[in-house]
Amino acid sequence: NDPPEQTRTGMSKAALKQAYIDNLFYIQGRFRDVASTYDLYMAAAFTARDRMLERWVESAQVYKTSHARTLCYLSAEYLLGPQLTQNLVNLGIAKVARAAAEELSVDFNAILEEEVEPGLGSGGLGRLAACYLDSLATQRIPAIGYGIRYEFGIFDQVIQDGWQVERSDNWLRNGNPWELPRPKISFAVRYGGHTEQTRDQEGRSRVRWVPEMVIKGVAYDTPILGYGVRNANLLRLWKSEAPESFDFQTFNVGDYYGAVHAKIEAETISKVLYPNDEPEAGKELRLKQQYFFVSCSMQDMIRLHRNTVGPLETIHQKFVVQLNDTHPALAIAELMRLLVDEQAMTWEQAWSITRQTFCYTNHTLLPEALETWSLALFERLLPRHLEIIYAINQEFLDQVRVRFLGDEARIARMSLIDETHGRRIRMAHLAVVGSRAVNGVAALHSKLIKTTIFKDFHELAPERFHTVTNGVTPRRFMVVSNPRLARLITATCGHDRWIGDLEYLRDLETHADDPVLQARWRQVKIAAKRDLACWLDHHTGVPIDPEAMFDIQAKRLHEYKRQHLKVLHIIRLYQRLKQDPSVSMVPRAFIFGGKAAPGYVMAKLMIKLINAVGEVINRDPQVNGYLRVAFMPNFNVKNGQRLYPAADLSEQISLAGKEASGTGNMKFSMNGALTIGTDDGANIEIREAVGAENFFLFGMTAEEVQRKQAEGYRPWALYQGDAELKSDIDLISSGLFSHGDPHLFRPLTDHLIHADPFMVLADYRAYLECQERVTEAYAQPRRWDRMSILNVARMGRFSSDRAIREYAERIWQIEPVVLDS
Ligand code: 26W
Repeated sequence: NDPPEQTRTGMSKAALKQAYIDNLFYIQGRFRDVASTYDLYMAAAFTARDRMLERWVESAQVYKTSHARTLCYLSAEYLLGPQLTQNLVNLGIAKVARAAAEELSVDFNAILEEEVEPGLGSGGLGRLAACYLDSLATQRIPAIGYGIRYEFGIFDQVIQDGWQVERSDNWLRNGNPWELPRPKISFAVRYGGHTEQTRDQEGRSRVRWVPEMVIKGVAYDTPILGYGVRNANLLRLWKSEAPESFDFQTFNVGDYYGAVHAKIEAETISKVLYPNDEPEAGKELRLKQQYFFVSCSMQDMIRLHRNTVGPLETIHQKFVVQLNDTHPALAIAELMRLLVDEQAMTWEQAWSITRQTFCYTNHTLLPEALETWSLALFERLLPRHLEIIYAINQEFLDQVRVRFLGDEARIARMSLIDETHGRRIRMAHLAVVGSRAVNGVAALHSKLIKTTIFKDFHELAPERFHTVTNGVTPRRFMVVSNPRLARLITATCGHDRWIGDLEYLRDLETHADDPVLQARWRQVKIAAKRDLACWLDHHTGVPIDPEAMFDIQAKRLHEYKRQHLKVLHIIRLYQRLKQDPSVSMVPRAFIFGGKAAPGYVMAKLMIKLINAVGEVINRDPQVNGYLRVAFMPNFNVKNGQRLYPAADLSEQISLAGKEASGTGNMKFSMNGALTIGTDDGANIEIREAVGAENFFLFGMTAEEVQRKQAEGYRPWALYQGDAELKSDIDLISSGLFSHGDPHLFRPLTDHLIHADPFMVLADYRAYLECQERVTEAYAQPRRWDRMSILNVARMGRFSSDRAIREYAERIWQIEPVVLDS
């Protein structure tokens, strides 16, 4: 019982109290009576961090001495969410830490609200990366997450007059207690200039890249602790800075302004996250960002390998690199450059190593979301990488030529260079050609990539294609966000093993009909609904009756996700009530949340439409006892955690074939919501898992969608042929929701009637009918409760732990490393 050691590592309530006071004093320079809530939060964060660091250092030592094979996860986005509770849960001290705080008269909920979340991602892909970090550590897989330390994360959304307004997210303003700056871990990153042919001492021909600009990337490390294990992994994010000597040359010739400008330019690279979920053509800074973090990460990997094992020729045995979409695909060309130009390896050996190092996950089929870079821009910024890509392409296409004699059309389709839209580099092709494994993120998605965007590549090398269905972490999305449900599950199962192995939720199944459990289940749900209603009332002014059915759609705003289909349903119910006020209806609260890309005009108009419809309905006493519409502002991880526990019905209504997987669908279902959804992405597998009778399926299948599109889809005919549909759309164009202005929503309604690329009108009828079935089920509480319990009981498969185990076994060939003590 050495007291100083206790203060940093002790887990008892007494030790935590002592540590808390200690950190408040020595780190914040405060004592209890004068400490602000923020000081109290920081002291709590450091108290948790101390305990994590102990495990982190131990993990690093064991990984190093055992030469453990290590995963490098490369992702331009990590949507981590608040850290404090998550870390306390993983340390196993959430309860005792709360008790310690209470004994010190600290309002724990207040300090949790103080935490600003690192919003270093825009949507599903970034949040998936964060779930995978949690599960990698929990599954004891040695891993480094590499990314960018954006100074400004995803914008904060405020709603003004029904419109989305973006506010910058200055998340580092008050400091970040979770990260450790590593000023000595830094690498030079070069841009522009030209290349020269030279010879080395042995007379071999070499390429020298003479850049125009050099900046540096500095590492900032965040420990990522697993649940119930001592393993902790590393999240290493790079911040761009000017090299120390940036000013001398320019300064000497008197160009002080130019020197400062160069510094600003360097710092700009990691300044802000692009808030789009589709690439914006020709954004030079975005390409700079991608190369920036990829170059730092590859240099760091080589350094680490040198520090431990040594010979560069074995780097692919030490590391495997997972590319989270194509954003980091440049790593393939960068590793080639480092090995060939800087380490003097032969091209053949370097290519063999590179090909064995990378794996690539695709997250989207939408053609507009597939990244390409104009050759001119690419050449200006990365002249050497363009040469490398040309060489890779030439070698690759030669192989294709030999396999498919004379098939020139195939060559053009498979080339890394697209010659049809002005010359552009196809990043997805680079990723496929440079990787030993390619995977989709749900069964349907993986099937579709093999028959559409990667058809030719699948024909060439079918064995390289895999599927790993996404998963989410039950620590954050059940234990942290829904403690009441977690307690009830633990009490019912008689154990909490399900938190570390979600298949154990099965133990709930036998209790699905138990009236006692059902009553408690309902109490837990209503308590969460009350919390959310209170929050929404406070933040939007829309009062919601917690007894109403909470019908929630929360995700990025996008036409393919079809928030407007949901709006048409609301308008239908509204009209039904207006036409016959005596009609009986299950009261519903429709809750939306989600951000629109700032330049996506239609998505922003959809937000306005939701709010406009809400304004009319919420104000109309004839209907507002039955219908309420609320838009939760600023849907992020923290706010998401308020939504998932409170949902009765989860809306997963994308056009079949468009949503690669979806992960919100999993979060809702794990928290006892029933899903109304299309035959798309992971919905299909969720339905299989929970049972078709416990899932509300509607709409066309992906095949039917394809067929209908091939036949020629005519939304106008559907509009003319369905009187209710017509009147719902016409009500929008009438100006009812726009203070009489018939033009405001015309871009949206016209587009639906005349083009409707995501076939909202084709699924409208089926959706309404399915919603009738929902209403019917909800009117039978015992049946609903049973369905809800069975949903939770059967969601084990959708833990990110399962996903990570599949990656580790099938794709990475990495073994867990068990730390004892
Ligand atoms: C700005 C460039 C860009 C382009 C695409 C940024 C981000 C993207 C992502 C591919 C968008 C995204 O988040 N995709 C989602 O990935 C999730 C995790 O696999 C899936 O569950 C979603 O279905 C998919 O839309």
